[in-house]
Amino acid sequence: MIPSFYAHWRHVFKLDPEREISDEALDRLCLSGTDAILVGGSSGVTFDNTVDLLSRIRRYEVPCALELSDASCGVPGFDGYFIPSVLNAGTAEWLIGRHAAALADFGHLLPWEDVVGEAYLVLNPDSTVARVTGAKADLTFAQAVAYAQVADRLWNVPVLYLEYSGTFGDMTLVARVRDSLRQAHLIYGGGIDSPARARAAAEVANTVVVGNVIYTNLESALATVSAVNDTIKEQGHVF
Ligand code: 1GP
Repeated sequence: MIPSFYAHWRHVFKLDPEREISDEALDRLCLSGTDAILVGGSSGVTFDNTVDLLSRIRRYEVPCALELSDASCGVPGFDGYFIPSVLNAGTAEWLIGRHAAALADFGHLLPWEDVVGEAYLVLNPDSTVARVTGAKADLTFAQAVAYAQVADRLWNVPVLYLEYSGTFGDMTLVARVRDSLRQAHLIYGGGIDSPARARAAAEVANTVVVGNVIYTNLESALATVSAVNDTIKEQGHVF
């Protein structure tokens, strides 16, 4: 059975193991009412800094998952693992090549009952993830929908992540992609730095991810939690 530890998550804070976060800030994030903490980053993630961050988050009850993009950072003890494949990567390396190489070495060690494949569609050409993966991120609506359908319908990938990291995305495109999905859980991330943006994203995605603003304006980051919860109540529906 495909794991579904993330199925009820509506709001998630994403913490980058490479970036400093004080105990006080971490305390407020973990007790904020967010549904989960997601650990991951596009560069500078190591086994050691991932262990450090996990052990600090584990003082709290909040669920914690790892976005595992490098086999050498496969720290045990998370509640779940997302393994991203970049649909629009410039080379097959980031779509499937690294994954196959990693599984050849470590496949027998993975806690498969807690592992899900995550199809990433990178939509901000200026983001680190676009640069690292050589993603062709400047997509038309039709192209974005087509990529999403490859993941959702042809491959049955359980999670589709629309990644605008560093900039707030086009919510019309996100809604268009959502409407084209048959089964995938839709995660949106990128540029959420206010309650208004959090609300707009929560209206069109199953889960919204708040990242960078944690490090630049903690109060604004914390305010996104109730914004997402209120939106879900107002919508009066469960995806
Ligand atoms: C990054 O999608 C997340 O992987 C969140 O994006 O850092 O822009 O909030 P921001």
